[in-house]
Order: sequence, then C-alpha cells, then structure tokens
Amino acid sequence: MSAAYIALGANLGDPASTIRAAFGALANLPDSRIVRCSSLYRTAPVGIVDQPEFVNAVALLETTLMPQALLGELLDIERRFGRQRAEKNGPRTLDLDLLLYDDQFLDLPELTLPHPRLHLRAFVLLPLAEIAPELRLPGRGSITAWLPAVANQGIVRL
Ligand code: PH2
Ligand code: MG
Ligand code: MG
Repeated sequence: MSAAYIALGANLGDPASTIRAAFGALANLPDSRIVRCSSLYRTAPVGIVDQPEFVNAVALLETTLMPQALLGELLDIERRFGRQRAEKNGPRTLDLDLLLYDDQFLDLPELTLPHPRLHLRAFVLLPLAEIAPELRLPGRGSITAWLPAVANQGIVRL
C-alpha cells in the first residue's frame, strides 16, 4: 500500500457540501481506502484573487493504484462533479490535486510530485499539517517548518 495525500478545493456552487461529497467519492475509489480527512477550511483565493472564497481540505488515501492511475481517477471524479476547465486557476466546482505519493518524485507533463506549490500555500499546508503533523515533505524537510511562511494567508477552519 502507498500513502497518497490529496488536496480538495471548491469555490462554485455549495463548496462545503461538494468537499464532503468528494470525500465520499474518494472513499469509493478502487484498490484504495481513506485513512484520514482534514477539517474543512474557508480560504482566500490565491493567484486570481478576484473570485469567490474557496473551501479546502486534504485527505490521506492508502492505495495500490499507481500515481498516474490515481490521477486519472481524480480527474474522473472532478468531471462527475461538473468541473469545466475554463480559465486556468479560475473558479471551479471541484479541484482534486495529488500532493504526495509516498516520497516519490515525478516530473511528467500531467503530474509533478511532490506538488510543486504545496509548501507555499496555507490552504494546503494547514489541512495537511492537521492530519499529518509529523510529515516530512520530500526534499523540503518537516511540514511544520513551512507553516510560519504562510501565516499571513487568509484561512479559517470551519
Ligand atoms: N486553487 C488554485 C488557485 N487558488 N486558492 C485557494 N484559496 N484554494 C484553492 O484551492 C486554489 C486557490 C488552483 O488550483
Ligand atoms: Mg489546484
Ligand atoms: Mg487541479
């Protein structure tokens, strides 16, 4: 079994309900089980700031799916939740990002592991630290060392 951390984000429709339903969809993935789910967080948009606030969370999955197969399943769940790919980094009904897969490094056009921006974003780091406070980020040391750098980003645990 491998450990896969997945970031969930939504800022269209009813984001909190969507994230809760997406936990259920992750729990139903083949050859996988959900080990932990973080709280939900209300977060200020990063990047394109002129869009609705997000609800974000993180889940830990134990899986025997390989990273690319898991990514395919995540994109399939996004589609089932009505995701339309319009503006890059714009509003979305559901975004599922593979953050970490064990301590693997991967650099493919469709998938970079670890996720290249995870250590810079409060909306990922805080829920991740909630469910895995002892985690070490491959190549970047302990997760707690990165928390002060994102302390000024708007985020509230729901
Ligand atoms: N996702 C983005 C860009 N900006 N901001 C917040 N607060 N939460 C997100 O999930 C998010 C974002 C691109 O995927
Ligand atoms: Mg994303
Ligand atoms: Mg994404």
